[in-house]
Amino acid sequence: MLTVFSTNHRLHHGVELKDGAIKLSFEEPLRADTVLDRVRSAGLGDVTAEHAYERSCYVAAHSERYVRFLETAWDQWSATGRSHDALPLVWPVNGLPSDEEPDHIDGKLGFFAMDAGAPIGVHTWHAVSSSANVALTGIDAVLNGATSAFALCRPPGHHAAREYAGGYCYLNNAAIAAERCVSRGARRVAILDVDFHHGNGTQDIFYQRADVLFASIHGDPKVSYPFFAGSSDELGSGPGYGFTVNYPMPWGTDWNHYQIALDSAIDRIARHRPDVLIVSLGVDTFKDDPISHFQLTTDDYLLMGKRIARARVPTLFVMEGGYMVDEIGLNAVNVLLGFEADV
Ligand code: Q9C
Ligand code: ZN
Repeated sequence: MLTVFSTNHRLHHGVELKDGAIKLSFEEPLRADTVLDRVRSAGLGDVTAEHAYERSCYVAAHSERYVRFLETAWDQWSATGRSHDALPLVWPVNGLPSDEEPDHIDGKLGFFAMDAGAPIGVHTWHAVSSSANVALTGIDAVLNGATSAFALCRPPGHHAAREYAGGYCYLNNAAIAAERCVSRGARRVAILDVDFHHGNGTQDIFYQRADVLFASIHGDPKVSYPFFAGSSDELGSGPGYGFTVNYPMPWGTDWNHYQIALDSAIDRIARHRPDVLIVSLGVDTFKDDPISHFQLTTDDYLLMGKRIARARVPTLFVMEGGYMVDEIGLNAVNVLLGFEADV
């Protein structure tokens, strides 16, 4: 299986609120480098750099004004004399009267974010756009005939919606890849999101669409981030009704319970008869993940890959979360090895 990787991910390491204090983020550069090391030591296949893409590829999944914001936020922030990461401090929650984009950067930061989990530093856009290009390079390999590919994206993408960042995510790499499939002639695409956290951003982007099915298995939002999306009664709207499927699972979910949801999600995907499957591959479902609450083991990820392979659809794996860095390489690459064992 081909892996696509960009060294530009190292240009970004932000901060996050942890138990009420600002700390360096769990979403750290060592994550992607550790996965790459395991790709190599496992002999998964060739590793290639990302290609360049037009910004119109990003605007296929996001609004023009949101992409403009991401491109220019650091310059506007630093022009006001600040040199640390840009973070929002006020959000247009339900009930406030205005829904217009503010002129000042301090307003824009909240307008285009769901939380304070996507800080913007001097090189963040470079890392973010490179991560999207990694996904685009991977999906082009699949659309050109590869059975599968691995987009080793960092930063991750699945919390980023059409018009907002959040949860370590800026551009939605999986959604951008799905839109690339549609623009290159795919009639139906499926996205399977196995990250511990609900992929609220991907769901948002395709909520009204019948051509792109979104299925997600995640910690129940009653008790887990992102809290405000991911319940089983979110099914899509308009023509997209029935093309969003959510499997919220309790804390402590292990493989015995997880595989029931996975079988159901893959059955639904098979009925969609997709031309391409995109897997949002977070391994924060691991039992020792520092911010998550499932109980999957390193061996379980082999079974996950085998199960996904039985859908018999050309598949792009897109790296999302996973914060137990010691085992992130073993766990992520086990999904890919399991997939290949069964193809
Ligand atoms: N104390 C992804 O996995 N913070 N994003 C959760 C932890 C946000 C996770 C609170 C987690 C975002 C791509
Ligand atoms: Zn996650």
